[in-house]
Amino acid sequence: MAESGHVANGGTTADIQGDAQFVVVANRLPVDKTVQPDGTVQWKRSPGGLVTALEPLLRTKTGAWVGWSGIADSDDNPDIPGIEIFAVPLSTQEIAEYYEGFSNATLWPLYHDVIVKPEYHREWWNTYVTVNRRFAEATARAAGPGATVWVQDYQLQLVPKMLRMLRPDLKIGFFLHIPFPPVELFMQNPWRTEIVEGLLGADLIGFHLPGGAQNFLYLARRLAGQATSKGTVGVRSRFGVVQVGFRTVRVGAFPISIDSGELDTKARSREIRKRATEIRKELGNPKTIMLGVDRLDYTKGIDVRLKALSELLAEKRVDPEQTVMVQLATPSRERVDSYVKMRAGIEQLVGNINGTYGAVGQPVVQYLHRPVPRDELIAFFVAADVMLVTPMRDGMNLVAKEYVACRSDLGGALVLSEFTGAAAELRNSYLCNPYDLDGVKDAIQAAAEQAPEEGRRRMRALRRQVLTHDVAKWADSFLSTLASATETETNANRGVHLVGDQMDEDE
Ligand code: GDG
Repeated sequence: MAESGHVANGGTTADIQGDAQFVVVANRLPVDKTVQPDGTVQWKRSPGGLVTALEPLLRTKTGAWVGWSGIADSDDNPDIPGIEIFAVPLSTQEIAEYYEGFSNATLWPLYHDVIVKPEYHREWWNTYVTVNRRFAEATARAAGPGATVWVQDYQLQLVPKMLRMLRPDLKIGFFLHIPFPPVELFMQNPWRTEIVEGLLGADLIGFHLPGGAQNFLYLARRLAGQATSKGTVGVRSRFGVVQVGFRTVRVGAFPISIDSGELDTKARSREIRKRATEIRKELGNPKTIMLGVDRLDYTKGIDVRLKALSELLAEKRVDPEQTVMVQLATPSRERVDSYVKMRAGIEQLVGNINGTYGAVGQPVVQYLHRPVPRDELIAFFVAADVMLVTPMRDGMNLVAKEYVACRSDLGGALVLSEFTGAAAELRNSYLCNPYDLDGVKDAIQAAAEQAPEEGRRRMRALRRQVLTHDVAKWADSFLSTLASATETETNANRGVHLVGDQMDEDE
């Protein structure tokens, strides 16, 4: 710990308790609490890509992580070797209003093309503001003088501005993991101006795709420059740059990825390959195994692929005796109404297909509603002939990249929705529009019936992209742009790459 210090800020001061030079701020801490049968508590590192990518940096640069432990009404501050943890407590009511409410029943559907209707409630918004302020205050305590802070995702869009008010000495980056919506949709939000201004507190704002960055730039000009009840903020936006008074905010596209090297190595291991063969056998050694892996979320288009399969079976374009579809669906947001309804719809579709086309002991669709261990998931990727990724809208979709990283044998085929961020890079997949059911059916059939040489050609091109653009490269690209943005402030108007420079070229 550093000695406590103060940073002057227009008459107010912020207490600095930490000496961290690099701080990650995310809704969740990178740990999960487990209680052993004998009652002892353990904190297990959660395996996400973000932690993997940032861990080396967190360890070398005196790193800290600010986030919620995942437990309601708890003061737990878990210990993780090498990373200082600043837990932000949330009450049961705050979880209902800030997390399940404003984050997941207002912002999530609004940012995903209003697939379900966003709900706007003033109490939810008020709690979102309160909780964002708590995160900003915890970060202001954690960060040492002049530190770099990286704020993650839609739950914390107000943190950059709040933090800048408390700690003008910090370099602040923000990354949005979900799509940033078209202007016409964003304008529904009663608190649109506050959100845009909240984000503009950052020095660098990153999106997966150039389109999201463009949407934001347009909005920044339209909203943040307007006279508001709090006075006028002069905002000029250029390609990749927003000028907010004397400050320059950069806006760019940074497509996230996975730890592709690690996955590639794991998928080649003898144990995983053995398990993949067993899985095929357990499924009755069918000719074609189709696979879906998703959080159970209405954005993921699980219903679309089930409807497509059902019609393909009805038209006898897919043989129920030679085909198994495995759908692994991780439970998600089970207390949000729209998720409860969606789950019932999907389970009805599964029942319908199995009732109509399955035989006793031989269902066509094998559906699990529970999380699967990581190694088992990798074995499924290795075993599957056709990977079905059909979201109505998805910021990136890591599953698509994971499947590709697991196929060093050049086997398998990827069916991929055009409305995922991944589609911008994975051009050699079987691309489809999830709103065009005939198109989805054609893509699935083409993938299932591809000639082996054609499959290898496509998979080789996909792998080249995924293996050369991993999550470490993503983090490095964002953080070096952030460092250069603040170092060359006067010179910053050149802008950042809005046109993705990391896109796949066809063979
Ligand atoms: C958001 C954005 C963006 C899934 N089921 C199991 C399991 N998973 C793992 C997958 C993958 C991750 O969860 C899901 O990542 P996605 O990218 O597919 O989707 P979101 O959760 O919606 O993520 C998305 C992402 O943020 C990153 O920016 O790509 O667009 O929506 O890694 O493998 N892992 C295990 N068992 C499961 O049952 N172990």
